[in-house]
Amino acid sequence: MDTHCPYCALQCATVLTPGGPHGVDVGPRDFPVNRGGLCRKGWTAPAVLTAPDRLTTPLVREGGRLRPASWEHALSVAAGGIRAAREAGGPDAVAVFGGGGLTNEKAYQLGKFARVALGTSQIDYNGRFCMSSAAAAGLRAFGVDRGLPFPVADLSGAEVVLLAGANPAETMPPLLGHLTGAQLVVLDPRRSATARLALERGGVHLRGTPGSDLAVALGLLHVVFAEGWWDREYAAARTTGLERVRRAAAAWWPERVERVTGVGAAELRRTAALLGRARRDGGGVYVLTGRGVEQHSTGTATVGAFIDLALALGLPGRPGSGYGCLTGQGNGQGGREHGQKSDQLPGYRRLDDPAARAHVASVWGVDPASLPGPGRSATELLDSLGTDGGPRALLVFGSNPVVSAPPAHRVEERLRALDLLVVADVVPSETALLADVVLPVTQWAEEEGTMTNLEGRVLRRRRALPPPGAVRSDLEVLRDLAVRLGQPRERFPADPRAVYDELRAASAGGPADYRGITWERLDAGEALHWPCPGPAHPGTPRLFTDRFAHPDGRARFAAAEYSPAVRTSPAHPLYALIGRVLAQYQSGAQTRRVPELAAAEPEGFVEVHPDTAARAGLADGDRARVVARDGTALATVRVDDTLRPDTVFLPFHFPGEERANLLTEPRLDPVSRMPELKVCAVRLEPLRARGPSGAPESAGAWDFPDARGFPDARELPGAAGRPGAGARDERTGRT
Ligand SMILES: Nc1nc2c(c(=O)[nH]1)N[C@H]1C(S)=C(S)[C@@H](COP(=O)(O)OP(=O)(O)OC[C@H]3O[C@@H](n4cnc5c(=O)[nH]c(N)nc54)[C@H](O)[C@@H]3O)O[C@H]1N2
Ligand SMILES: Nc1nc2c(c(=O)[nH]1)N[C@H]1C(S)=C(S)[C@@H](COP(=O)(O)OP(=O)(O)OC[C@H]3O[C@@H](n4cnc5c(=O)[nH]c(N)nc54)[C@H](O)[C@@H]3O)O[C@H]1N2
Ligand code: SF4
Ligand SMILES: [Mo]
Repeated sequence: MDTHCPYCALQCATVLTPGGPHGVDVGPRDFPVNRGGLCRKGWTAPAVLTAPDRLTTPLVREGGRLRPASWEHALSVAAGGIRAAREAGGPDAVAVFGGGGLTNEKAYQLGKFARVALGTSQIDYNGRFCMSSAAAAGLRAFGVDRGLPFPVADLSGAEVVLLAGANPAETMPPLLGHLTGAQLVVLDPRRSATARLALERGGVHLRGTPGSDLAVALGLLHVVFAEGWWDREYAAARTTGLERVRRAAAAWWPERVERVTGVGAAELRRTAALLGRARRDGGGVYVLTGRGVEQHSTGTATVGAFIDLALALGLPGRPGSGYGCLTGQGNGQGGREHGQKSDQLPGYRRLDDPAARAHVASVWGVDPASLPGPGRSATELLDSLGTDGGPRALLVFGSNPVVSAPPAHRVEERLRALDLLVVADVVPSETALLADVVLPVTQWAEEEGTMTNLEGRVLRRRRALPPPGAVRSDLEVLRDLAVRLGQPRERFPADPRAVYDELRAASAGGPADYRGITWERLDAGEALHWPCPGPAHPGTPRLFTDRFAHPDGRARFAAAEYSPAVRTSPAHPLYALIGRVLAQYQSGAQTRRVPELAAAEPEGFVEVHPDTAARAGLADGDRARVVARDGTALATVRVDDTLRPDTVFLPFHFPGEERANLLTEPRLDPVSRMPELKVCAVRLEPLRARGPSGAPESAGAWDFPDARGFPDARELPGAAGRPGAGARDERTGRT
């Protein structure tokens, strides 16, 4: 059975054969993105199907404990709680939180369920924490956002690839197969596996101060302009705003960049020369961004500066060159197109666009006026739960925010303050364990559907196994809830193919147009990238070859200004970088249940330079307290002399007291509403030493900056409405 890996956005092609301890064995398939390769997570994915604590029956909280229940009972408790919240607080008293791992059909149906069956504006999803800054910057620059506007295989022809804040050697290993012929430049404050690879091959590792990437981009632009490596013809024919970015970059001569960012002037010049000369001589050049430069309160501006660099070099839309964002989650691309985002309708349409509302409402068979407007962004939504004016009930599909959303203690407190928490999941995640109702759902090898990978290519997920126990699909759950809430059954089909056909109709004419990508064409093996507006259309593997998606056809320079994302202080003198390791995935809900992966990475750790460790009284293997301004996390010390002495690294895959999101600082990007997920200021202490240091310095109030002044601010939910101290949890914990 041909299908794709359940994890990341590369969506490596796999083949499932019956057998083995988990019902199926998985192997790689030849496919342009993975070319017969798989990473360790892909190989071991079947273990999640038979995880010892796999959810196989609904659970309902009774007397403080989750107990097995019938579907009938679980769904009526959920529907009853939803109705009660609505009666007390109106439609916005019920909120929905989705995920970028959900199939296209689920993401679409979840958005429709929220707007039609619940009538709520309060829906957002974990993609807000993922690539939202790159999406906002891409939308502003190009008029449309598709992670890679070219196929992954195009990278194979590149001469130089700049990886800004991406570590594909751990996060997308098969991608490296496309980079073997390229000179690599890696921008990362630590010597990641990808940075090491670049150095081994004679490439460059730019090791800047965390959060200083925008200044590095301005420095590269400075040299590109000064040395005449920019593309005059391209700039004149295909862009607007060049003069502003030339002025902005003029002040960033390499020595100044070195003082501000720690990236050496010589390395900066060498990098600009690599990029500029390759372009001048007709070689392929790519600029790719990852979460390291995106997941900051300055993320949109920073990505804008890297897009400016790509535009100055004339890369986007040129065959064999380009800019792209390495989208992360399995359906991180499709999941951001079909309406689970607070301001969005299917087809990557805007919820505040009257024509889009009219079109989608006609597909849904409802009055356009009945569709709610844009709601809160993910962080603001979670922060408002159970407060005055905030939602009283929440439904979570495909995310584990107790571990992955910031700041973890606040998120947990808000979830506990709800009147009703419903979680659909495949395993008892940390979030499911807080729920009033847990609904067990199918996973990858047990269901049909479609996913859209990081290149905007639509793929088929196929069912190889029947689901265990009483497990149902997310689509069945949404239908059954919708019917209980008074919706006609036909409006919420549970057959993925029927939902997909409706999605095609709803997307028709939108930026992400799936109309011509039929299930039949996918099953016949066609590789179709959106937009694909009709059954005879070949799809669009490469965007922007003739024009950009703005009405004038031109790309826009952003000309962003630099300000540091994070500041250290005497009490918190270290930068903590937060990222990923190869053997764990995201909140770890799935991979911590795979014995081989759990053995490889069993616990939370912090990588520390030996001098820094010694100064804190720590040695390799010690347990440490990582103390930030608003919270503390525990981790085991791994001494590593390749780190900057002012920087430590920890992954966010681990639960409880090891959650990296206990450390996150409260700031949001004004455009994308991305939280400050990547870097925060900390100090280290031995676990046994306790003292006055444990007390937080600030109250941790969130700073939700005003979105005014940004071109696409109007599509953003307002900063208003943020609750203050809010209602406190009356209920004392839910064991
Ligand atoms: N094994 C594994 N693979 C995954 C995932 C996973 O959880 N595990 N998740 C998937 C998902 S959803 C995503 S979004 C992708 C993420 O893929 P990546 O973006 O490659 O992963 P991260 O480790 O989050 O961040 C990349 C690098 O950013 C660096 N970094 C931190 N702060 C800064 C900074 O201020 N500036 C710069 N320049 N770099 C910085 C970190 O040191 C890290 O090496 O991976 C996908 N693949
Ligand atoms: N500080 C910090 N925080 C971060 C990040 C960081 O770099 N630093 N990275 C951020 C990023 S990029 C991301 S993408 C998020 C991800 O963080 P999460 O949203 O927590 O992602 P997952 O751990 O993949 O959670 C998915 C959950 O859905 C379940 N699930 C899987 N498939 C399905 C399905 O089909 N249906 C349903 N109903 N459930 C399903 C899984 O078992 C799991 O419990 O974390 C973000 N948080
Ligand atoms: S790289 Fe991503 S899609 Fe490929 S096998 Fe690994 S986790 Fe799966
Ligand atoms: Mo992500």
